[in-house]
Amino acid sequence: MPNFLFDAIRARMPSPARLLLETDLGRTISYGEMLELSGQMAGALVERGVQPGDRVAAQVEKSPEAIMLYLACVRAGAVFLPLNTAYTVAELGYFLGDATPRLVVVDPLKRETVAPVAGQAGARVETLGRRGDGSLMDIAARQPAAFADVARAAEDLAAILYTSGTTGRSKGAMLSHANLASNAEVLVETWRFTGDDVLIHALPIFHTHGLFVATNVVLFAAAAMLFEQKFDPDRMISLFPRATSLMGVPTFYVRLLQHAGLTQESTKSIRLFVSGSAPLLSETHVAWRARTGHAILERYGMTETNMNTSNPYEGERRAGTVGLPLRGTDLRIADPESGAPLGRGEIGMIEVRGPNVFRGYWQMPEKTAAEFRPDGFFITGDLGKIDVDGYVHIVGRGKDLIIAGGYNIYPKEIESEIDALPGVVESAVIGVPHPDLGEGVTAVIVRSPGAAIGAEEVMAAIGERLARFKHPRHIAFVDDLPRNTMGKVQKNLLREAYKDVFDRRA
Ligand code: MCA
Ligand code: AMP
Repeated sequence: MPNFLFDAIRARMPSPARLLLETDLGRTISYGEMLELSGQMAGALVERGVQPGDRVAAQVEKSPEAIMLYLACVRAGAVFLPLNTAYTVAELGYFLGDATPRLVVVDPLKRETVAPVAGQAGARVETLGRRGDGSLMDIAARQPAAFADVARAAEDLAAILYTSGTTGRSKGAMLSHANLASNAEVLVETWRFTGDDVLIHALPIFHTHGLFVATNVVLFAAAAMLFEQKFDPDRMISLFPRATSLMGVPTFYVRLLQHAGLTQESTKSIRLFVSGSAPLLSETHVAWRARTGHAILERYGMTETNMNTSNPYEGERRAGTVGLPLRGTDLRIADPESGAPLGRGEIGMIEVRGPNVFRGYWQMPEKTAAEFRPDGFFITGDLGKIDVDGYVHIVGRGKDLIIAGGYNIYPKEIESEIDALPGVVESAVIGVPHPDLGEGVTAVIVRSPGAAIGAEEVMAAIGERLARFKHPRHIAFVDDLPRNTMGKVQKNLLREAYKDVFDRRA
C-alpha cells in the first residue's frame, strides 16, 4: 500500500547488497537487510498492538536496531517519538503523559525504572535488546521479512519530536511524511549526495540532525554511513580516509581542530563538511579552512521546520552566515511585533514557510496558532537579516534559549527547579560563551536572608530531576537580579557580567 515516506526510500534503493551502514564494532547492514529487518520490526510492532497513528516512544542507545525501529514505525504507520537518552525518569514522565504512546521502547537495563511512568501513561514497555532475551528483537525474529507497509499519505504523521518550550512545558512538534521526505530530497540535491557517498554519522539519533538530516539523506541518496556510537576525535581522523562527508555540530569542529591529526592530507577524501544546530564561529570556519583547505558548509534548521537554509555547495560558503533558503522554502525577515516584512539588511524575526514546516504542536492548537502568521509563515524565534546577496545571517535569538554542544536548553526549566528549592528567592539562568560547547549554562541565584544553600546543594537537588547536559556549569550567588522598569530580569546585563567565566577556566 502507498506509504509516502517509505515508498520514497524504496524508490531510491540501490541493489540489496549495497552497504547502508557499518558500526564502530565492524557490524554491517546492507540495504537488503535494512528492508528485511525493518519489515520484521514493523511486524513485531503490529503484533504488540500498534495501530496506525499510535505513538511509539523510544529512549534507546544509538544502534542499528534503533534506526530499524524508526523505519519500522514509518512502515507500520506509527508515529516515532525519540527521546534523549540523558532524560531522567522525571523528564520522561512528562513526555509519556503528553504523547500517550502505545509502546515505550527502552534498553533492557532501563525497563524497571521506566515501567512505573510508562504505566501511568497507559503505555506498554518493550525492550530493544538482543535476540533471545524476550525483547522486541525476539518478536521481530519470528516475523516474515516481507511486510505490507501500512498506507500513509503525505500529511500523515511520521514522528513527534519534543522541543523544550520557552514558557511552560515542552511541545511535541508533529512532523509529517511529506515534511521529512521533502527535506531529505532537497538536501540530497543541495549537497550533491549520491550512492558513492560515505557519511561519518557520529551524532545522536534522537534529534533532527542525526535522525533526519543525516540518516534520511543517506537513505534518499542510497549512500552509506559509518555509524559511530558517539563523537570521538581520534576515530574521526582514522575514518576520514574511508569517508566522503561529515555532519556535525560546531563542537565537533572545535574539538577536531585541537587534534594534531587534522591536516589537508588526512581530510583529502572528504568532499563535504557540514555544520549546524548552533552557530559556527567565523574563527572556527577560518581555522578549519587554513588547516584542511575545506570550507565548512553551514546550514540552519529547527525541529519544527527541518532545514531551512544552506550555504551553497558550489559558490561561496560565507563564514558567519547560514546561507540561502533551500529550494521550496520561503524565508522572510519580519517585524517581531507586527509581522510586517522588513527590507534587505534589516534585522528582525526569521519566518519560514514551505513543505518542510511542521504540522503544529501535539495537542496544543493555541500554541500552534500563536506561532504562525495568518499567511502560513512560522515564527522561528530566531533574529536575523538577509544581506544584499541573499545570504541569511542569524544575529540572535528572540527566544530565551541556550545551545550547548548542539543541545537546546531552556533556562525557564532550570530556573523553575532552582526557584523551588528552600532558601532560594529567585534565579536567572543564562548561556555565556564556552570554548568547547559554544555556550555554557550559568545560574545566578538570590538566596533568602540567612539561607546557607550553596552550589553543591543546588546541584545535588536538581541532579535527579534534570538531564546532565542541562546542569549549570557555573553558579553565582548575588543579592539582587538586575531588572528593567517593567520588572523584567535583564539577562543581557547578566550575560555581560558573566561572559568570561568559562574562558578564564579554559
Ligand atoms: C555532553 N555533556 C554536555 C553535552 N554533551 N553538557 C552540555 N552540553 C552538551 N551538549 C556532558 C556530559 O553529560 C558529561 O557530563 C560532560 O558533558 C562531558 O561529556 P563529553 O564526553 O565531553 O561529551 P560528549 O559525549 O563528547 O558530547 C559532546 C557532544 C555531544 C559530542 C558535543 O553533546 C553531541 O553529540 N552533541 C550533538 C547534539 C545534537 O545532535 N544536536 C542536534 C539537535 P559529566 O560532567 O557528568 O561527565 S537538532 C537541532 O538542533 C536542529 C534541528 C538542527 O539545526 O540541527
Ligand atoms: P532545535 O530546537 O533543537 O530544533 O534547535 C533549533 C535552533 O537551533 C534554531 O532555532 C536556532 O536557534 C539554532 N540553530 C540551528 N542551526 C543553527 C546555525 N547554523 N546557526 C545558528 N543557530 C542555529
